[in-house]
Amino acid sequence: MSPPFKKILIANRGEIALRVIRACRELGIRSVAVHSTADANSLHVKFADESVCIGPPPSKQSYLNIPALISAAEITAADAIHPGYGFLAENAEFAEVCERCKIRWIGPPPALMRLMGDKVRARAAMQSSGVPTLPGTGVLDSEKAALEAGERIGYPLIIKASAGGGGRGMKVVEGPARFGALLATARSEALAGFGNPDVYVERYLTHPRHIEMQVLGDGQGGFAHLGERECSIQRRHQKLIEEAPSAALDDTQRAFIGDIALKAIRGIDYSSVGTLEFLYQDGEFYFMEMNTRIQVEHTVTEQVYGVDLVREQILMAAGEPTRIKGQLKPRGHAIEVRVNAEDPVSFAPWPGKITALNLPGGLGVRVDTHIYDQYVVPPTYDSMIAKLIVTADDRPRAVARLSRALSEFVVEGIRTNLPFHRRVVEHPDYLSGNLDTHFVERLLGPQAT
Ligand code: MV4
Repeated sequence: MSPPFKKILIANRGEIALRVIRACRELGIRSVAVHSTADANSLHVKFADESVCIGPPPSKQSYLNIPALISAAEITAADAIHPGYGFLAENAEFAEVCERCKIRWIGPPPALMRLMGDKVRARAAMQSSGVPTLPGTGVLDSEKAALEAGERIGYPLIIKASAGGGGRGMKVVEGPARFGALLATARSEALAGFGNPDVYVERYLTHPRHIEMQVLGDGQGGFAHLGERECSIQRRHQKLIEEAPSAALDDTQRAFIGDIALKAIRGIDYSSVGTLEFLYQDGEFYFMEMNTRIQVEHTVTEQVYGVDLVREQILMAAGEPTRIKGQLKPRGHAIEVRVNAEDPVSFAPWPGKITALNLPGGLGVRVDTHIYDQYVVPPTYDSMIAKLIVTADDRPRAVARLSRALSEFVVEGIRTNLPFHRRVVEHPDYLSGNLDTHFVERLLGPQAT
């Protein structure tokens, strides 16, 4: 089989750039790394077949600089761009510019990215496909309309930005008294944060789990889901630990949400890999938003389904029909912890030079990372420096393996959140799988929020 592309430019850095380079090498595709001046000594630069410096450290001038990225692709004659996650991964305009320049975008069509980027339209699209959502509204145009919605839906409610996502710019409304003021604040924050003041409301759930579905569509009528991930352990909308499958679901609930996921992606004719995020409370699922990218936590799905999701994503972008069809069964249990360069108590970023490093290994241990001994973690980017992924036959064994792997993980010279993870794996609620989105708050107290 001839390679689906000759050369892929990776518009990203860190572990995900390496992850894509590895998939390229196995497919016989040449890889081009781009990097800022701060990342000249980064592993993704060393492991790629070619590299191009695209600008100074600030992301706006490098990893978010569309003209610089397109120039790098043209200079190196790359025939496709992989955006990774973060940066421009969900930027429909970048996807459009790529296609206009005859560079294949490794992701869904820009129109689908725009649809899912608009949370009000995404909700409506899901509702028309029969996907459950929380009682809520469209874009609110007045305080009067908001108060009427409050009467109809009841309190508490949550105000969300239509152009937002990932939890930014949300406000909980306990009753009608402060609704007007909160609405005004939410609108101005949405305008400042996303360049769009539109907000909507939905019923607020007080103790949900975050459960998301990995999906894919090949653009040729092939659709599949690869089960759920439990992502409830997060702080300030940054996930810290993810696992697959979720301890909260039995086979009936798993089959139910699987059918919903397939309805959702058929309804919008989704193509590429993607994630449907749901809130899950009291036995019910509610669609929250869809992410049109490969996610950080895709690894746990790969471990239990034995599928290389980045490879699938690349092959589907090249026009190959997916071979993943029907009901794949998950095998065993996988857990990912995100290792961040930050103070384990205050969570303040902690860049600097790594002066000693031991990565865990052994059976069922995967570490996706760009760090190495003497590497300098730059202060400019996201603080995640590694993902530790463990896989075992069942959840108790996976937790034991995680605990063992954490005991082998040594990073000196900087502070990391490894002590936080070591605390979590001893917590009775973690061991029993009794999780919700307030787990970290309960563990650390109010300073966690
Ligand atoms: C909610 C919610 C409760 N009720 N929506 C946070 C991320 C963003 N996508 C939406 N989020 C939430 N939406 C309703 N109607 C609670 C959250 C939420 C949350 C969701 C998932 C994971 C962690 C979270 C932490 C706080 C709040």
